[in-house]
Amino acid sequence: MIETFKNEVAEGLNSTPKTLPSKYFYDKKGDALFVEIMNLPEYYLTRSELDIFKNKTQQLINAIDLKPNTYFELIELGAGDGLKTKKLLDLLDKQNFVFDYFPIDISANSLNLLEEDLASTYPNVSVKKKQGDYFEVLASLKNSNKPKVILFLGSNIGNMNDQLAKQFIHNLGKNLQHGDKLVLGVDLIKPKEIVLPAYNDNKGITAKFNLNLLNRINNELKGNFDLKQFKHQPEYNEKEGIAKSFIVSKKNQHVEIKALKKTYNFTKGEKIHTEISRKYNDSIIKNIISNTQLTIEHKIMDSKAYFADYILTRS
Ligand code: AVJ
Repeated sequence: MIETFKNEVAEGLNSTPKTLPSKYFYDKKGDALFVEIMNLPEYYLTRSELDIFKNKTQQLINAIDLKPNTYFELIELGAGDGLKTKKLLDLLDKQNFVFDYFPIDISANSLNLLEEDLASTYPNVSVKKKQGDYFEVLASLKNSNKPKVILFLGSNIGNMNDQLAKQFIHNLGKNLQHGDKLVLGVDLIKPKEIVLPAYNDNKGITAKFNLNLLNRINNELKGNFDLKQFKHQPEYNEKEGIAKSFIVSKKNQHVEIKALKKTYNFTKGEKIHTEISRKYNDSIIKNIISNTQLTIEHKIMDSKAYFADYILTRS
Protein backbone atom coordinates (compact mmCIF):
# COMPACT_ATOMS: atom_id res chain seq x y z
CA MET A 1 0.00 0.00 0.00
CA ILE A 2 2.64 2.50 1.07
CA GLU A 3 4.77 1.45 -1.95
CA THR A 4 1.89 2.19 -4.35
CA PHE A 5 1.24 5.50 -2.61
CA LYS A 6 4.91 6.40 -2.93
CA ASN A 7 5.05 5.48 -6.61
CA GLU A 8 1.83 7.25 -7.51
CA VAL A 9 2.84 10.44 -5.68
CA ALA A 10 6.22 10.41 -7.44
CA GLU A 11 4.57 9.83 -10.80
CA GLY A 12 2.04 12.62 -10.25
CA LEU A 13 4.54 15.21 -9.04
CA ASN A 14 6.97 14.38 -11.84
CA SER A 15 4.26 15.05 -14.44
CA THR A 16 3.53 18.38 -16.12
CA PRO A 17 1.06 19.61 -15.07
CA LYS A 18 1.43 18.04 -11.63
CA THR A 19 -1.30 15.68 -10.40
CA LEU A 20 -2.14 13.62 -7.30
CA PRO A 21 -4.75 10.81 -7.20
CA SER A 22 -8.01 11.59 -5.39
CA LYS A 23 -8.25 8.07 -3.97
CA TYR A 24 -5.65 9.10 -1.37
CA PHE A 25 -8.02 11.66 0.19
CA TYR A 26 -9.48 8.90 2.30
CA ASP A 27 -7.29 8.25 5.30
CA LYS A 28 -8.86 8.43 8.77
CA LYS A 29 -8.88 12.23 8.75
CA GLY A 30 -10.09 12.35 5.13
CA ASP A 31 -12.94 9.93 5.92
CA ALA A 32 -14.06 12.20 8.75
CA LEU A 33 -13.83 15.30 6.54
CA PHE A 34 -15.86 13.58 3.84
CA VAL A 35 -18.61 12.82 6.38
CA GLU A 36 -18.59 16.56 7.19
CA ILE A 37 -18.80 17.38 3.47
CA MET A 38 -21.85 15.14 3.07
CA ASN A 39 -23.60 17.17 5.76
CA LEU A 40 -22.74 20.58 4.29
CA PRO A 41 -25.65 22.70 3.00
CA GLU A 42 -23.71 23.31 -0.24
CA TYR A 43 -23.10 19.60 -0.91
CA TYR A 44 -26.46 18.85 -2.51
CA LEU A 45 -25.41 15.41 -3.85
CA THR A 46 -26.11 13.44 -0.65
CA ARG A 47 -29.51 14.99 -0.04
CA SER A 48 -30.54 14.62 -3.68
CA GLU A 49 -29.90 10.90 -3.80
CA LEU A 50 -31.39 10.46 -0.34
CA ASP A 51 -34.54 12.16 -1.66
CA ILE A 52 -34.79 9.38 -4.27
CA PHE A 53 -34.19 6.54 -1.80
CA LYS A 54 -36.51 8.05 0.78
CA ASN A 55 -39.39 9.30 -1.33
CA LYS A 56 -39.25 7.09 -4.41
CA THR A 57 -38.40 3.79 -2.76
CA GLN A 58 -41.33 1.88 -4.24
CA GLN A 59 -40.59 3.29 -7.68
CA LEU A 60 -37.02 2.09 -7.26
CA ILE A 61 -38.13 -1.41 -6.26
CA ASN A 62 -40.50 -1.55 -9.24
CA ALA A 63 -37.84 -0.27 -11.63
CA ILE A 64 -35.31 -2.85 -10.45
CA ASP A 65 -38.12 -5.34 -11.06
CA LEU A 66 -37.66 -7.19 -7.79
CA LYS A 67 -39.96 -10.10 -7.02
CA PRO A 68 -40.90 -10.75 -3.39
CA ASN A 69 -40.62 -14.52 -3.76
CA THR A 70 -37.38 -14.79 -5.75
CA TYR A 71 -34.08 -14.71 -3.90
CA PHE A 72 -31.51 -12.11 -5.00
CA GLU A 73 -28.19 -10.72 -3.84
CA LEU A 74 -28.10 -7.00 -3.15
CA ILE A 75 -24.47 -5.93 -3.55
CA GLU A 76 -23.29 -2.42 -2.76
CA LEU A 77 -19.95 -1.11 -4.01
CA GLY A 78 -18.61 1.34 -1.43
CA ALA A 79 -21.34 1.12 1.18
CA GLY A 80 -20.18 3.94 3.50
CA ASP A 81 -22.68 4.69 6.26
CA GLY A 82 -25.57 3.07 4.35
CA LEU A 83 -27.85 6.05 4.93
CA LYS A 84 -29.53 5.80 1.50
CA THR A 85 -29.49 2.02 1.30
CA LYS A 86 -31.26 1.74 4.67
CA LYS A 87 -34.33 3.35 3.11
CA LEU A 88 -34.38 0.58 0.52
CA LEU A 89 -33.63 -2.17 3.06
CA ASP A 90 -36.47 -0.88 5.22
CA LEU A 91 -39.09 -1.30 2.50
CA LEU A 92 -37.66 -4.59 1.23
CA ASP A 93 -37.83 -5.91 4.80
CA LYS A 94 -41.43 -4.71 5.29
CA GLN A 95 -42.47 -6.34 2.02
CA ASN A 96 -40.79 -9.64 2.95
CA PHE A 97 -38.33 -9.80 0.07
CA VAL A 98 -35.85 -12.68 0.27
CA PHE A 99 -32.29 -11.47 -0.17
CA ASP A 100 -28.82 -11.08 1.30
CA TYR A 101 -27.24 -7.65 1.50
CA PHE A 102 -23.52 -7.62 0.66
CA PRO A 103 -21.92 -4.26 1.48
CA ILE A 104 -18.44 -4.10 -0.08
CA ASP A 105 -15.93 -1.58 1.14
CA ILE A 106 -12.15 -1.20 1.41
CA SER A 107 -12.55 0.12 4.94
CA ALA A 108 -13.04 -2.73 7.46
CA ASN A 109 -13.81 -0.12 10.07
CA SER A 110 -16.76 1.42 8.23
CA LEU A 111 -18.09 -2.08 7.41
CA ASN A 112 -18.07 -3.03 11.08
CA LEU A 113 -19.96 0.12 12.01
CA LEU A 114 -22.53 -0.50 9.27
CA GLU A 115 -22.96 -4.13 10.32
CA GLU A 116 -23.63 -3.18 13.94
CA ASP A 117 -26.02 -0.44 12.91
CA LEU A 118 -28.00 -2.75 10.59
CA ALA A 119 -28.10 -5.59 13.13
CA SER A 120 -29.92 -3.35 15.59
CA THR A 121 -32.19 -1.54 13.09
CA TYR A 122 -33.05 -4.42 10.76
CA PRO A 123 -32.48 -7.68 12.65
CA ASN A 124 -34.29 -9.61 9.90
CA VAL A 125 -32.05 -8.45 7.08
CA SER A 126 -29.18 -10.80 6.34
CA VAL A 127 -25.99 -8.75 6.04
CA LYS A 128 -22.83 -10.36 4.67
CA LYS A 129 -20.10 -7.75 4.66
CA LYS A 130 -17.17 -8.17 2.28
CA GLN A 131 -13.99 -6.25 2.85
CA GLY A 132 -11.75 -5.66 -0.13
CA ASP A 133 -11.35 -4.58 -3.70
CA TYR A 134 -14.66 -4.33 -5.65
CA PHE A 135 -13.56 -6.62 -8.46
CA GLU A 136 -12.04 -9.29 -6.25
CA VAL A 137 -15.25 -9.46 -4.26
CA LEU A 138 -17.43 -9.41 -7.39
CA ALA A 139 -15.38 -12.20 -8.95
CA SER A 140 -15.90 -14.30 -5.82
CA LEU A 141 -19.65 -13.61 -5.84
CA LYS A 142 -19.95 -14.48 -9.52
CA ASN A 143 -19.70 -18.19 -8.69
CA SER A 144 -23.01 -18.11 -6.83
CA ASN A 145 -25.10 -17.84 -10.03
CA LYS A 146 -27.80 -16.05 -8.04
CA PRO A 147 -29.69 -13.03 -9.43
CA LYS A 148 -27.81 -9.88 -8.55
CA VAL A 149 -28.58 -6.23 -8.00
CA ILE A 150 -25.47 -4.04 -7.80
CA LEU A 151 -25.67 -0.61 -6.19
CA PHE A 152 -23.01 1.90 -7.20
CA LEU A 153 -24.29 5.14 -5.72
CA GLY A 154 -23.22 8.63 -4.69
CA SER A 155 -21.74 9.59 -8.07
CA ASN A 156 -18.63 7.74 -6.99
CA ILE A 157 -18.09 6.88 -10.65
CA GLY A 158 -17.55 10.62 -11.22
CA ASN A 159 -14.00 10.46 -9.87
CA MET A 160 -13.05 8.48 -13.01
CA ASN A 161 -12.57 10.04 -16.41
CA ASP A 162 -14.92 8.65 -19.07
CA GLN A 163 -12.35 6.21 -20.40
CA LEU A 164 -11.74 4.67 -16.96
CA ALA A 165 -15.46 4.69 -16.19
CA LYS A 166 -16.05 2.78 -19.42
CA GLN A 167 -13.49 0.16 -18.45
CA PHE A 168 -14.92 -0.04 -14.95
CA ILE A 169 -18.50 -0.60 -16.12
CA HIS A 170 -17.27 -3.05 -18.74
CA ASN A 171 -15.52 -5.11 -16.01
CA LEU A 172 -18.60 -4.89 -13.85
CA GLY A 173 -20.77 -6.15 -16.70
CA LYS A 174 -18.49 -9.14 -17.17
CA ASN A 175 -19.26 -10.20 -13.59
CA LEU A 176 -23.01 -10.10 -14.21
CA GLN A 177 -25.41 -12.49 -15.86
CA HIS A 178 -28.52 -12.11 -17.99
CA GLY A 179 -31.17 -10.12 -16.13
CA ASP A 180 -28.85 -8.82 -13.39
CA LYS A 181 -29.23 -5.13 -12.53
CA LEU A 182 -26.95 -2.20 -11.88
CA VAL A 183 -28.25 0.85 -10.05
CA LEU A 184 -25.87 3.66 -11.00
CA GLY A 185 -26.26 6.90 -9.02
CA VAL A 186 -24.85 9.99 -10.76
CA ASP A 187 -24.84 13.74 -10.34
CA LEU A 188 -26.39 15.50 -13.34
CA ILE A 189 -24.96 18.41 -15.35
CA LYS A 190 -26.32 21.65 -13.98
CA PRO A 191 -25.35 25.33 -13.68
CA LYS A 192 -22.08 26.47 -12.17
CA GLU A 193 -23.93 28.44 -9.50
CA ILE A 194 -25.09 25.14 -7.98
CA VAL A 195 -22.10 22.90 -8.66
CA LEU A 196 -19.18 25.12 -7.66
CA PRO A 197 -20.29 25.88 -4.08
CA ALA A 198 -20.57 22.11 -3.48
CA TYR A 199 -16.79 21.99 -3.97
CA ASN A 200 -16.03 25.32 -2.32
CA ASP A 201 -18.05 25.45 0.88
CA ASN A 202 -18.16 28.42 3.22
CA LYS A 203 -16.66 26.61 6.18
CA GLY A 204 -13.62 25.52 4.18
CA ILE A 205 -14.17 21.81 4.84
CA THR A 206 -13.60 20.87 1.18
CA ALA A 207 -10.40 22.92 1.21
CA LYS A 208 -9.18 20.94 4.24
CA PHE A 209 -10.21 17.70 2.53
CA ASN A 210 -8.21 18.56 -0.58
CA LEU A 211 -5.16 19.87 1.30
CA ASN A 212 -5.20 16.77 3.53
CA LEU A 213 -3.44 15.04 0.63
CA LEU A 214 -0.38 17.15 1.37
CA ASN A 215 -0.69 16.25 5.06
CA ARG A 216 -0.66 12.61 4.14
CA ILE A 217 2.48 13.04 2.07
CA ASN A 218 4.08 14.88 5.00
CA ASN A 219 3.14 12.12 7.45
CA GLU A 220 3.59 9.02 5.37
CA LEU A 221 6.36 10.02 2.97
CA LYS A 222 8.28 12.45 5.20
CA GLY A 223 7.40 15.52 3.15
CA ASN A 224 7.63 19.12 4.30
CA PHE A 225 4.67 20.79 2.56
CA ASP A 226 3.70 23.98 4.41
CA LEU A 227 -0.09 23.80 4.09
CA LYS A 228 -0.44 27.56 4.64
CA GLN A 229 1.48 28.15 1.42
CA PHE A 230 -1.03 26.23 -0.71
CA LYS A 231 -4.71 26.79 -1.36
CA HIS A 232 -7.73 24.83 -2.59
CA GLN A 233 -9.18 25.81 -5.97
CA PRO A 234 -12.26 24.22 -7.57
CA GLU A 235 -13.22 24.82 -11.20
CA TYR A 236 -16.28 23.77 -13.17
CA ASN A 237 -16.75 23.69 -16.89
CA GLU A 238 -20.52 23.69 -17.34
CA LYS A 239 -20.36 22.83 -21.03
CA GLU A 240 -18.45 19.58 -20.55
CA GLY A 241 -19.93 18.99 -17.07
CA ILE A 242 -16.68 18.37 -15.24
CA ALA A 243 -15.73 19.82 -11.86
CA LYS A 244 -12.02 19.75 -11.06
CA SER A 245 -10.16 20.38 -7.83
CA PHE A 246 -6.68 21.81 -7.68
CA ILE A 247 -4.13 22.69 -5.03
CA VAL A 248 -2.43 25.98 -5.94
CA SER A 249 0.97 27.12 -4.75
CA LYS A 250 0.75 30.61 -3.21
CA LYS A 251 4.42 31.41 -3.89
CA ASN A 252 7.60 30.10 -5.48
CA GLN A 253 8.75 27.36 -3.15
CA HIS A 254 10.33 23.95 -2.95
CA VAL A 255 9.18 20.94 -1.00
CA GLU A 256 11.33 18.02 0.03
CA ILE A 257 9.83 14.53 0.15
CA LYS A 258 12.38 12.38 1.95
CA ALA A 259 10.83 9.01 1.08
CA LEU A 260 11.14 9.95 -2.60
CA LYS A 261 14.65 11.37 -2.10
CA LYS A 262 13.57 14.39 -4.08
CA THR A 263 12.82 18.09 -3.87
CA TYR A 264 9.98 19.50 -5.97
CA ASN A 265 9.74 23.07 -7.15
CA PHE A 266 6.45 24.95 -7.27
CA THR A 267 6.06 28.30 -8.96
CA LYS A 268 3.61 30.92 -7.69
CA GLY A 269 0.16 30.01 -9.06
CA GLU A 270 1.23 26.51 -10.15
CA LYS A 271 -1.60 23.99 -9.88
CA ILE A 272 -1.64 20.35 -8.76
CA HIS A 273 -4.70 18.64 -10.18
CA THR A 274 -6.19 16.40 -7.47
CA GLU A 275 -9.71 15.37 -8.47
CA ILE A 276 -12.34 15.26 -11.16
CA SER A 277 -16.04 15.07 -10.26
CA ARG A 278 -17.83 14.33 -13.49
CA LYS A 279 -21.47 15.29 -13.98
CA TYR A 280 -23.69 13.35 -16.39
CA ASN A 281 -26.59 13.33 -18.82
CA ASP A 282 -28.20 10.50 -20.83
CA SER A 283 -25.80 10.70 -23.74
CA ILE A 284 -22.71 10.54 -21.49
CA ILE A 285 -24.15 7.51 -19.69
CA LYS A 286 -24.97 5.87 -23.03
CA ASN A 287 -21.39 6.42 -24.15
CA ILE A 288 -20.02 4.94 -20.93
CA ILE A 289 -22.09 1.75 -21.26
CA SER A 290 -21.64 1.52 -25.04
CA ASN A 291 -19.13 -1.35 -24.95
CA THR A 292 -21.09 -3.42 -22.43
CA GLN A 293 -24.18 -5.60 -22.50
CA LEU A 294 -25.92 -3.20 -20.16
CA THR A 295 -28.90 -1.13 -21.27
CA ILE A 296 -30.78 1.70 -19.58
CA GLU A 297 -34.18 0.51 -18.33
CA HIS A 298 -35.21 3.36 -16.05
CA LYS A 299 -33.98 6.67 -14.72
CA ILE A 300 -35.24 7.98 -11.40
CA MET A 301 -34.52 11.56 -10.39
CA ASP A 302 -34.98 13.58 -7.19
CA SER A 303 -37.62 16.30 -7.02
CA LYS A 304 -35.18 18.99 -8.21
CA ALA A 305 -33.73 16.80 -11.00
CA TYR A 306 -30.22 17.36 -9.62
CA PHE A 307 -29.34 13.66 -9.41
CA ALA A 308 -30.31 10.43 -11.16
CA ASP A 309 -30.28 6.74 -10.36
CA TYR A 310 -30.06 4.86 -13.65
CA ILE A 311 -31.37 1.28 -13.57
CA LEU A 312 -29.35 -0.78 -16.05
CA THR A 313 -30.02 -4.38 -17.03
CA ARG A 314 -27.54 -6.93 -18.31
CA SER A 315 -28.93 -8.52 -21.47
C1 AVJ B 1 -17.44 10.83 -3.30
C2 AVJ B 1 -16.55 11.16 -5.47
C3 AVJ B 1 -18.86 11.57 -5.07
O1 AVJ B 1 -16.69 14.01 -6.24
O2 AVJ B 1 -18.47 14.79 -5.27
C4 AVJ B 1 -16.63 15.67 -2.37
C5 AVJ B 1 -15.94 13.42 -3.45
N1 AVJ B 1 -14.74 15.63 -3.40
N2 AVJ B 1 -16.07 16.90 -2.30
C6 AVJ B 1 -17.48 14.05 -5.30
C7 AVJ B 1 -15.79 14.86 -3.08
C8 AVJ B 1 -14.93 16.86 -2.91
C9 AVJ B 1 -17.26 13.12 -4.11
N3 AVJ B 1 -17.50 11.68 -4.49
